[in-house]
Parts: sequence; structure tokens; C-alpha cells
Amino acid sequence: MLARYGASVLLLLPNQQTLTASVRRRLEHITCGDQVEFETDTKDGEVVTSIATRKNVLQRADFRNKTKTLASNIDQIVIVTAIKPVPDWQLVDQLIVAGIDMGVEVLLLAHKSDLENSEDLHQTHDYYKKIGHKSLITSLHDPASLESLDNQLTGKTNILVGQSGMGKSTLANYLIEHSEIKIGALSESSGHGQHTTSVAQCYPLGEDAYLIDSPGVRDFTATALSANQVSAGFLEIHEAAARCKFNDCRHQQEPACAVREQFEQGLISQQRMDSFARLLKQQSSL
Ligand SMILES: Nc1nc2c(ncn2[C@@H]2O[C@H](COP(=O)(O)OP(=O)(O)OP(=O)(O)O)[C@@H](O)[C@H]2O)c(=O)[nH]1
Ligand SMILES: [Mg+2]
Repeated sequence: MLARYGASVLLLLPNQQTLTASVRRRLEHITCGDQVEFETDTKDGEVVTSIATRKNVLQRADFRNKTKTLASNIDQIVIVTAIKPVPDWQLVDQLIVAGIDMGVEVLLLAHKSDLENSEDLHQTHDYYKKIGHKSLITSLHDPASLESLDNQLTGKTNILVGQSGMGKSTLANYLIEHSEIKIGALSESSGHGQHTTSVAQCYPLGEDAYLIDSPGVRDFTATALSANQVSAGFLEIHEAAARCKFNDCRHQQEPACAVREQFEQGLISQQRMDSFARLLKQQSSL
């Protein structure tokens, strides 16, 4: 029989039922989102026997530069931001780059819009929208916004990603009826999230739709990407770069650089220029 691998030993069946199973030892690299085949063994119960070829994997490099796989077979990366904890836009850009490189859809959320000063957050989202990204303003206190979000997730395997404490599990909890996902309170003193979610977990979300809740990340280093792959993930920079005089322009001091021209005209933000430069540097040192 076929199923999706949820987490630990939970299988999600096409009829949206779940099943616990063990995994054949030689399949130790099974990951959240995998399409698996399983059979019923009279002694061991349900046993996963094979993993289908993955359409894609979301991977990151850990602090030792070892590749860690977060999830597989993703259609859409949903990047959750809020005004609290303070958003790390470089992390957002890294996740966008990873999503574009994987060829999946990217959706940005300006979540907790009920919080004070969320206008600042919305302004940054307006910039991302202007350059061509999908962005939604959501709040737990605004059911219509969550319905709009739900509509964006239909028929896809979605993964919620972002910093700890942004509200990923809260959103997942709302979206998945009867879910028992653990939700943590923001620690009062630091305002940082508590990394409540410790492993990625996949949940059924209606017909042929899934939602993967992932643990919060502090930084996200994609596995080795070329300068071109990084550039392709910055839509506005990539678009302008096509008009630079030099093919290998790094948009620093080179003459006739279309990217710097756009920056000087205020069409590309300082934040994105800095983020782009830092990411290029980071990738070249991997
Ligand atoms: N004001 C407000 N608070 C929210 C909203 N959504 C979530 N929160 C709160 O944000 C805090 C963190 O929520 P979580 O869902 O645990 O965050 P997370 O992103 O899953 O965190 P990790 O699992 O650590 O990655 C909780 O106290 C939630 O109640 C919202 O729309 N508005
Ligand atoms: Mg969580």
C-alpha cells in the first residue's frame, strides 16, 4: 500500500487516516514527506518497505557543513514572519533562494498582524510583493485571513518554515482540525521563541494536500549553491543583472552595473543588497 511519511513512525494514508508503522532498518534515511510503500507483517504489524524517488528535498547545511534533510516532495514553502520575534530578513532571503532553487512555490506570511507596529512588517512585505512574491497578511484573530491562507495551500504539500516563535505550529494547529501539535508560549524575558517544535512533521490537510510543520531555525545555510543559483533567488537583482555590462558582474564597483543603478534609484532596497552580498560570500566559503 502507498502512504506519505509523516514523522517518527506515522504514515498518512490517502484517505487521510493515519497509521503507525515501523521502518525496515536499511531505510534509515526516510524523511518527512516521503512517499512510501508499506506492507502488513503478521509479526511486526505495518512495515515501511520502500521509499519512492523524491521529487525534491529541502536541505540545509548544519554548523559542521553536513547536509541535513528537512523534508521532501514539497510543492510550496511558506515562510512565516511576524513583528515579534524581530524578523531576520537575511534568513527569509535564504529560504526564498532555497525555494526558488528547488523550483517550488514560495509564499510569504506577515503573521500576527494583530500585534502593534505590524505596519513596519507589512511595508517590507509590500517590497517582496512588488518584486513578484506572493505574500499574505495573517492573524489568528482574523479568520478571513486564515481562510485566504487555507486557499493557497489547497492540493499542495506545504512546509511552514521560519524563525522560532513566529507562529508556525499555531497556524498549523488552526489549519489542521483536531491536531495535537505542541504550541509554546514566547518566553516573556527575551521575546525569543522556545523552539517548541523539534522535528518536521507532516499532516494531512484535505484531499491531496499536506502541511509540514518544521522546527524554528536561527539561520539557514542552503547546501552549496553557485553564484548564479543565489542570484536567481533574488528576483529584482536577477532581473536587473541581465542588463549589467559584465556577465560576471558582482554589483560592487563594476562600471555600467544595472543593479547598482536600480539601487541608487531606490528600486532595490539596502536590506536586499546587503543580504545578497552576504549570501554570495557565505556560499563561496562553503
Ligand atoms: N498575537 C498573536 N500571537 C500569535 C499568533 N499566532 C501565534 N501566536 C503566538 O506566538 C507564539 C509562538 O507560537 P508557535 O506556534 O509555538 O511558534 P513556532 O513558529 O511554531 O515556534 P517553533 O516551534 O519554536 O519554531 C505563541 O505564544 C502563540 O500563541 C497571532 O496571530 N497573533
Ligand atoms: Mg512550532
